[in-house]
Amino acid sequence: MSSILDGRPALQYEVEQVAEVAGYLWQKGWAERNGGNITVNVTACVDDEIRQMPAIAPAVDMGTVLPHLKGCYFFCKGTNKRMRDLARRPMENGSVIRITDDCAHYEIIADNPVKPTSELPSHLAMHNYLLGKGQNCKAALHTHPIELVAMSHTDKFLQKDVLTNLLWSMIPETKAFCPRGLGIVPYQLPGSQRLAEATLEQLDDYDVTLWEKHGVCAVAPDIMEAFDQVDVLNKSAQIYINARAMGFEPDGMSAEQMQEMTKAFNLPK
Ligand code: 2HA
Ligand code: ZN
Repeated sequence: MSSILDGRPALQYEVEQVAEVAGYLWQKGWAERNGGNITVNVTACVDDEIRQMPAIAPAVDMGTVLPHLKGCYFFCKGTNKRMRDLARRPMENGSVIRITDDCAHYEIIADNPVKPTSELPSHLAMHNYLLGKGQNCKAALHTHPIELVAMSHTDKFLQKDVLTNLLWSMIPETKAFCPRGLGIVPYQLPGSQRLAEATLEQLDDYDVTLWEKHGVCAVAPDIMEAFDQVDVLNKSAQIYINARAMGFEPDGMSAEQMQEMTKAFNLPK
């Protein structure tokens, strides 16, 4: 079967990166059944031939206008599709969509009419917001990392920056590789516009946001970096939980040690 990827190494590379990350999410136990979503802005990989491609299903109303996405193309995991299947057969479990010129609809152009991810409202709203700010964040990832979700089940970790400071203090590299920390969104219905809006509010201050009792959402220049940020934060959560399981509250790095790190790595305060 011919594919939109045929003869397009740049697009193929992006799709292969998505497939690689999808495999990691499954291996980590963060992607049960159809859990999690990935969208990547692939507009830069699109040639004239793709631009001429007709839609293979009727355009879908996005329920909102996203002006910065005019004519953009995204590769998205399909709704109800499994990450572990996306890993092995990305084009059968994902689709390439185009945002129409009215910025209010999307249409699927390849390779089969797989309806995109149920978290498309939050993903596209984030892409729109970031493009509007001129930020080069092409990838958005939503996943269910076990330890971070477990920690979101208590009010004390949902207060602003409590978890950020705790996770940074578990291992020096966490702040270095996730210097903006972890935003918090109180529980909202999965896939809802309210969840999308609450997530947007976090983007000025954070690249990764924890959705209470649900999962995380990360944005980054590419999908591998989005995965790395969540991986680094979840590793810190695992260290905290392991210490608690050994029967003690971990000390965490001291304020002086954090300060020394922040200075040495030239990190924001
Ligand atoms: O796509 O994880 O939040 C499945 C989800 C929705
Ligand atoms: Zn989810």
